Order: sequence, then C-alpha cells, then structure tokens
Amino acid sequence: MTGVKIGIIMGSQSDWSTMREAASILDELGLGYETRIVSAHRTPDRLWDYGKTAVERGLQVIIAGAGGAAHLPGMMASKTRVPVIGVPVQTRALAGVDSLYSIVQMPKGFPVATMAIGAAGAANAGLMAAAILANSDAALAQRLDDWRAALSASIPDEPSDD
Ligand code: RP5
Repeated sequence: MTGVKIGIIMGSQSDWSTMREAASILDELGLGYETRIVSAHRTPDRLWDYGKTAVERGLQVIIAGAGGAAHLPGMMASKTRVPVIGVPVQTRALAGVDSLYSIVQMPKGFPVATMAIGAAGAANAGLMAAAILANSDAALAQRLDDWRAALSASIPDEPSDD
C-alpha cells in the first residue's frame, strides 16, 4: 500500500487541463493523490491492471475523466468496487454531451457518480472525493467545512458593475 487514497485517472494527456481542477481542490484540502493516464481504448491492459489492484493498493476513491466515447469511468467501475467519480471532459465536436452520455447511463449494478461536464465537474469531483473520505477523517471534515464556508463568504450579497 502506498498510503495514497485517491486516484485521478484520465484517458489522455489532453484531459489533464480539465482534470487538474480536481487535483487543485485536493491540494487545497491537503489530500494526497496519484495521477495516471489510463485509456479504455488505447491502453486497455493498463485499465485492467489499475482496476484489479485498486483495493489492495489502498485506493478509496477513483476520479476518472474522459471525453468523447468516454468508457474509462464505467469500465473502471466494472473492474473495482472502489467508488468511481466520473468527469465528462468537454469535447470540441459535441461539447461534452457525448462524454456525459457515455458516462452517466450505467446499467444497474455498476454505478459511476457522474459530475458536470468540464472544469466545474472536475473540481466537484475533487470535492466529492474529499467528502467521501471526510466521513472517516475528522480533521479533513473540518478542512472541508472551512473550505465550503469560505466559498459561501466570498459570494457578494449584491451584483456590482465591476
Ligand atoms: C478520450 O479521447 C480522452 O479521454 C480524450 O478526452 C479524448 C481525446 O483524446 P486525444 O485524441 O486528445 O488523445 O479517450
């Protein structure tokens, strides 16, 4: 076991600009993670090995982002019982609706917790992973509560012209 509880995986290097939003949130909350490029189509053996070893390596949450024919999150959920949070990466051709549909409509039995398309979805995936781990980590729960309170406090009461 490596001690790392969160895996951030993505189908391509091109997904990193989106998936780094998840990593940034985890950095803010002081949570460690690993990052890997794991493609359902280009590196299926890597996907298989990652899913097969996830439990024994101590992973507790997997954040999986992919675009287009985005089979990575669902295939990973088929291979491991570690909760998978899916991030539909925004595509140029179909604006990420293809990614969303590829991830969200899982058959009964193998759920993927699907986030919004793009950067907001990736950031929320980080927050969701933190919330899951916070159930058994009081210090993290406090940091997450503080993060949420700071966000609320940053929202102005009224709009401005600036
Ligand atoms: C998917 O195809 C990846 O997740 C990525 O979002 C998309 C395009 O990949 P590249 O052609 O940029 O490598 O598998």
